[in-house]
Amino acid sequence: YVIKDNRDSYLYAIKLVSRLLRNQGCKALIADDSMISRAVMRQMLEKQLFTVFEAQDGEQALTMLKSDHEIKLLLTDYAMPTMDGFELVKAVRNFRGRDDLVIVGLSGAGTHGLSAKFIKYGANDFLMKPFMNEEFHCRVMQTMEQLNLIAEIKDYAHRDYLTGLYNRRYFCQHMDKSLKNGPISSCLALLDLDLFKEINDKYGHLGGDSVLTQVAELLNQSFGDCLVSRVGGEEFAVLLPGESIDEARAIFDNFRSRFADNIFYIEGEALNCTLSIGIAKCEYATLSEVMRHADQALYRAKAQGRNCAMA
Ligand code: GH3
Ligand code: MG
Ligand code: MG
Ligand code: MG
Repeated sequence: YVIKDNRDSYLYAIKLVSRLLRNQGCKALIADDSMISRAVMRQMLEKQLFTVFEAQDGEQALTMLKSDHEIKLLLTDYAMPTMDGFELVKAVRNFRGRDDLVIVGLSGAGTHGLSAKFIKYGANDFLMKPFMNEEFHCRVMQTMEQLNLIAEIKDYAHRDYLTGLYNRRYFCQHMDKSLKNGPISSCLALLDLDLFKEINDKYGHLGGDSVLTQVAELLNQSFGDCLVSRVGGEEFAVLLPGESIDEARAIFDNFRSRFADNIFYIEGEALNCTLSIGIAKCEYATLSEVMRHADQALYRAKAQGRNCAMA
């Protein structure tokens, strides 16, 4: 890349490098029947740090896209034997959304309307062959940026700002989707901090916030492989795989006991905190029913004097 010797160019170069680095490890697929076209594009994509795969026609590309969901960028020619670019884009969009895969259509046919048709079928952009290297670079980078922005926005929508855990919205969406096909062999635990208001009263709201982030760290350390969410102010949910409620209760009671021994710090001052846990099997038809059972168990744990796990 040509960089002129001035400050703006340096700033542009820095931005470019950071964007290029986001492509690292990202898989791109070229669907084109021309070996020369494929070679040209491969070289450019490799310069942009993509891991590149090639298909000679639409059908081969479709098979590869079905088996490899890590392919994030598809460059497809229009005229190809067995399945052309339009058919490929249309078929791919049935199972790969715009939040998951970006597509740039290409054609050397030079007829107007090709670009519009590509975009109507679900491509993000279009390039006329032969293209200038610079235009290829810009269009690919801009298209990838769309994908990265969607991922960033999704992450903002799915995570809790204070703790970084999944939020209630993501938790409910995930659970609804999982329960749609019937009961799942997991147990749901609701964990509620005991007398948290007292911590807020004593240390202030910011102190309370700091405890909440430390709680999130503890949950991640112990249940990193599970779905861990912050479903309320000082209420968390953990989805533990396995349908034995006795096992789940033993696991959560062990966590509860280690939690009670943990020392939390607010501006250097040490304190303890306990939590109560309610557990239910995910054997009900809806999330609200599962939640109701877990919540009833939690209520019993609170009534029992707190700092315990009930199923
Ligand atoms: P219990 O043992 O019965 O659960 O007592 P509790 O004080 O924890 O119960 P309650 O549900 O009445 O109070 C929860 C408190 O959590 C009240 C609220 O001020 C505090 N809280 C909720 N969200 C946040 C937050 O984001 N930050 C802080 N610092 N406090 C929060
Ligand atoms: Mg062709
Ligand atoms: Mg509560
Ligand atoms: Mg509480």
